Amino acid sequence: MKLSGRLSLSLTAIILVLSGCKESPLLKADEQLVKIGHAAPLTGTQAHIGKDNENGVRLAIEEANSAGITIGGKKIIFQLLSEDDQADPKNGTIVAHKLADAEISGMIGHLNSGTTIPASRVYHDAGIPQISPSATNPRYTQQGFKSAFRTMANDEQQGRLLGQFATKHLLAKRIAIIDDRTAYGQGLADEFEKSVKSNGGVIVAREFTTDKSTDFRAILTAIKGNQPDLLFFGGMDPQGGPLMRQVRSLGITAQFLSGDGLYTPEFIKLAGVSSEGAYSSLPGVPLEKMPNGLAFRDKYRAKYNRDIQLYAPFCYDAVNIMIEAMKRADSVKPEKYLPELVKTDYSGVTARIMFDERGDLKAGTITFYRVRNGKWEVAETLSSTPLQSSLAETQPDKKKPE
Ligand code: ABU
Repeated sequence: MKLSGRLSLSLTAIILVLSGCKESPLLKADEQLVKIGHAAPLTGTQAHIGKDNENGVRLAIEEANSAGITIGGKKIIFQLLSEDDQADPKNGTIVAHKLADAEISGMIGHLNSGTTIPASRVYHDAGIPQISPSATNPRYTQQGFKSAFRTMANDEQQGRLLGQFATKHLLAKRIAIIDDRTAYGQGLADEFEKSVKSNGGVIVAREFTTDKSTDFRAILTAIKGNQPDLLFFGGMDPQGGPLMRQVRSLGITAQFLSGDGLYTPEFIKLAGVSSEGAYSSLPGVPLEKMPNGLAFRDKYRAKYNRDIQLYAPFCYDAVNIMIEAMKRADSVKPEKYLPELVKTDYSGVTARIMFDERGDLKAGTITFYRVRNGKWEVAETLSSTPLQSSLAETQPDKKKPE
């Protein structure tokens, strides 16, 4: 059977994305292959979140291929090169070199701040634009790399509002903090602590664990003696779930609050009934209030036969922002489309997205969720001030020539 040119393009593109093919396919004279990198933990305890990120990226790439985009006079076939960084900073850098060597035109990722930050130097040095959909540590965009962007508010903003939420909404006064010593967990806990103190709260304990631990009873026993009325955790759900269980089994009745790393169905599964009443934050408005949130949820469910885990909408937007910049530049060359990426004003699934001079979102919102009857539900949505806050005056303008 003879296939039409359009159908033929779509099939080639879909086969490439589905197979994760890393070889250059046979292209027609009027076609061009454009490799898009992605990295996240695809194995290990955070694989459920990493796969969700990958799914969001793949959905956007497949849609772009089906649309048959022409850039610079060529039909573009986007190819997804997705790598497992295992949420490990060293592996993150190894993967970044591998993707740079494969000559990706743009990078979506990494998932974790601990991998995103060291990997960003590799992409910067190779001249590859990078958009992280989920890394929230402020340092990522404070390094002066004009190639670094993110589609989610950072932890300067999230930590500040978490501190306000703990003290003003939950009326906590005696607050204990545990973090997992990752760039994300510790960074968010530091911002939270600052905000609690500036809002009149008292930190009665500050303990730490690791992102591999599952037994927290020693530090929880120490914390119990300090009689906190709120316990904050900076970390991800593989630790947060067991931690929450152990909090309640040790008879600690303090309110429990965390950041975006716990806003997953997996946290509720891991913590079981102990998760009831737990709070977490997530940058952005609730999915049902996102401009195209429900449509995206339905597409995602139809394609993957599962619900969004966490960051997939932010990944989907990141790919589309990159492709839109290429279209405006009429070029897939990083040096040509990077100036267009800087000028992004894109109405995506998650929000209207514009970047500040560092590559952070210009302004954002943080939503707080609470577990009730085994499900996350919206507790409160707080608007944040623009991200160019206190640090803007002390940091170099990253978009100026280096
Ligand atoms: N934003 C929390 C999860 C990713 C990170 O490490 O930043």
